[in-house]
Amino acid sequence: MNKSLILLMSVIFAIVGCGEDNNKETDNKAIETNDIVYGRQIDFSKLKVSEIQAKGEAVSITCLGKEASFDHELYFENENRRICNSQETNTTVNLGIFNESEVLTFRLDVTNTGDSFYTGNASMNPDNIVHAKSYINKVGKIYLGFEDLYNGGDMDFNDCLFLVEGVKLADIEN
Ligand SMILES: [Ca+2]
Repeated sequence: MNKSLILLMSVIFAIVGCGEDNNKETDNKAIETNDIVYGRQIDFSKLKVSEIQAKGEAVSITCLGKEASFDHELYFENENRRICNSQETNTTVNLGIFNESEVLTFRLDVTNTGDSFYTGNASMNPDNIVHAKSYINKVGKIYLGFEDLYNGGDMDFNDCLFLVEGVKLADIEN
């Protein structure tokens, strides 16, 4: 290997290495400031189908971003109230206080296709397939992930992701 090739490889390695360090710093900062980074705290293999219920305290929902090519608008179906576009990362909307065990339903409008999908069991949706699953992490935070393709797509439920606070989950049948 000649000297110029070694020099070129060193330069490339330095540039790539630098890029990785920068990403790590950004990630760490995001964790410190927001405690939320898209997908980081989610074990997607443990997502469950749940009913989202009030527990008599203030309810809020935060948009954590999307990993899909489609755009989405999230609505609080009970009041037909717009929450956010799935790209509006870290937008938090306070929904108020609801009666203990009142079912809170969220609707995802997929703006590219015109489809709407709902939290809850499969019968909520036009294709009779579950489109939203939830996950509770180690410190009790509740996340909600959506699958945005009619007929279920790849069923990974990470097309867009939300943090829901002040609620409890009740397991339901698919
Ligand atoms: Ca998907």
